[in-house]
Amino acid sequence: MPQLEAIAEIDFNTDTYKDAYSRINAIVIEGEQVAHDNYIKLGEMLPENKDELLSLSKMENRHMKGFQACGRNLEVTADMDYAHQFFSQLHQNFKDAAAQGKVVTCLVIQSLIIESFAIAAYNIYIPVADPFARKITEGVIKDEYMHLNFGEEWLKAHFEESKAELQEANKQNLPLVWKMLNEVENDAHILGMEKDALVEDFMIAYGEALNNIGFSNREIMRMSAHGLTA
Ligand code: Y39
Ligand code: FE
Ligand code: FE
Repeated sequence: MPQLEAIAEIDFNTDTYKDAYSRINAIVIEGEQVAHDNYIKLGEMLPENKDELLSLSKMENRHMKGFQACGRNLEVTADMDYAHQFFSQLHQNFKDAAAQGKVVTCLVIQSLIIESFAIAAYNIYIPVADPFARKITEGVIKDEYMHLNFGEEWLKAHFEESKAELQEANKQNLPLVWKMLNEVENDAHILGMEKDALVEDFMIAYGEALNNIGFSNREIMRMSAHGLTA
């Protein structure tokens, strides 16, 4: 019900909406580009999963094109410099981990953290999106659950030997997500997306993933708390 009211209130053609959209749309386009590159890198690091990872990278490329079309549809120019900056720390941490061959850290950053961020953002966006973007986003989000599932399954199958690195990667990178959510809060609000809802959906997706991988509730609570210090 509140979401229906929100739809009625949103005018996708105001300068305020378009200004916020120029940054959020850019973040999503940049995120999809980063995800595309990250899955190609992961395919090099995990030769036994190369075909599957390349197919995930192709999906990310399709997502990027879809969101570029959403910007064009609203006649908004995405602020790619802003978005590049927005993702730079998380992206750098992925590149540093890849350079050191730390595949567990790379999977945590891309397949758990970035995918959970995507799932939260797209779930919250769909009810308040313009009709064109809603259709695109509904198609995209199904893929994001598959991407999260890839990370879950791999880390579950290598749980004992990955556990310590996974916890360290969580500690280093979860605070960045909180920082990013704070940074995007005002623009997201203008698009009809509330930060509390984004945080809630992120923690549900991420916590469920950690549970499926094999962590106890106590461990999940402790790992989740690392974000809060940001
Ligand atoms: O795996 C993926 O496709 C991830 C790249 C996409 C992440 C998109 C992150 C969106 C954050 C937007 C914040 C809006 C409130
Ligand atoms: Fe994607
Ligand atoms: Fe994805």
